[in-house]
Amino acid sequence: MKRRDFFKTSIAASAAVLGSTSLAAGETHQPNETRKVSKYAFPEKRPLITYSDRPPLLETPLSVFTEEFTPNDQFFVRWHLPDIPTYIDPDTYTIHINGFVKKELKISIADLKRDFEQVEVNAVVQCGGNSRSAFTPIPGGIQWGSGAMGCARWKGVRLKDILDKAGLLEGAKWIGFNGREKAAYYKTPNFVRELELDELDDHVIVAYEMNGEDLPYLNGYPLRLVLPGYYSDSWVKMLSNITVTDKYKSLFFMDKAYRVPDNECECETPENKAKKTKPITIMNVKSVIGYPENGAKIYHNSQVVVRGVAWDGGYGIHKVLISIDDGKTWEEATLKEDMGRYAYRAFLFGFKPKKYGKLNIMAKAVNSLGEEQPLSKDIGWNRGGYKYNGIQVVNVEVV
Ligand SMILES: Nc1nc2c(c(=O)[nH]1)N[C@H]1C(S)=C(S)[C@@H](COP(=O)(O)O)O[C@H]1N2
Ligand SMILES: [Mo]
Repeated sequence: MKRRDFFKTSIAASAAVLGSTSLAAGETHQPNETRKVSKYAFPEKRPLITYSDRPPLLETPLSVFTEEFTPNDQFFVRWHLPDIPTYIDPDTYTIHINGFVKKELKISIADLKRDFEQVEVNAVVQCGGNSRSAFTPIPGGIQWGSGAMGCARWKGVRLKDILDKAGLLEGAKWIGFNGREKAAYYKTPNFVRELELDELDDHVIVAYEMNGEDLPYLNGYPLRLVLPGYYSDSWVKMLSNITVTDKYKSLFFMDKAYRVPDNECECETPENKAKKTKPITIMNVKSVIGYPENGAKIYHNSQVVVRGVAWDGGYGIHKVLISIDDGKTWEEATLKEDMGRYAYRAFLFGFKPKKYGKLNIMAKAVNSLGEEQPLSKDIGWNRGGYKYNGIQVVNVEVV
């Protein structure tokens, strides 16, 4: 596909398809996984669950999460602003490094590939609002099921090496990252994230490749920030500017959105909102079951292999436990190969259903710190609907 044609094709081909967002209060605390993929596909993508066409908001169906890596053409998509550049020229594209640096830099993609050490990291990118539809009452925002995430092999250059080349000036403390897209209304700020320099370690990269290919356009072509272990609001796509400052500039997305209550449970009530909040940063431990799907029929006494993925913010998955008796007893699933501490850990669990009728399959991941997923009912509410990591319950029928 010619990148130039991107918006012509995507907008013409896609009718607005908005998912239903109603989950009756108290009925269930599971994320809404009933939505079907759209009839229409965006360029470089297969049909995905589509919440909006402009900006594109696309969710990966749960059935994809049985493998360590998520294919690029099924990878979820989230943009805040509608005005995404329709044409990117990889030969003239540059990122600009400025602010509190000794030397301002303009780096092209060719420079990045030639002048810096190329590194790779396997890492999960997950929206902080992933599974938001599980919260009751429903917080504002996209009513994601659990597919606002994926895991890829990212290739690029260490952010640290780029900053070293520019040279930080004394007093440099914050670093801002800009995406190239624009707001449709001038009052909406552009997409910018600010991080404290201390937060950044060697694993943070400016990536140009995802699963061995150029980044898909909708996942931030030609360059994006990769912050392993962190929720993806900080993974700025279509990166245009890296600005080092001495002061925190309190830009919108950092200041207002992507925050949780600054208390032990990170929770509040709709009537009693927490006064102090903090940014969401490191991901908590979580797992999803990709197979079988909700509503599936499985055969009595046949071998059923439950498959899914588990991950956390980089401590590593210690074990995944499965229950087929509503959580009364739990058995360990087999973990597949370790793809690195920031990646999905795929798991398998075989069993033979002995009773006809309804059956619930549950998965609970435990990380190397001993942290484990809570039951959905034990998760406190927050107004943004962030960081949901409840134990998933898949309802199947034994026939
Ligand atoms: N430039 C830019 N980068 C962005 C965003 C955006 O709106 N613009 N959204 C962020 C959020 S909230 C998410 S969840 C991820 C989504 O990444 P993906 O579209 O590659 O799945 O991008 C992040 N980076
Ligand atoms: Mo997000």
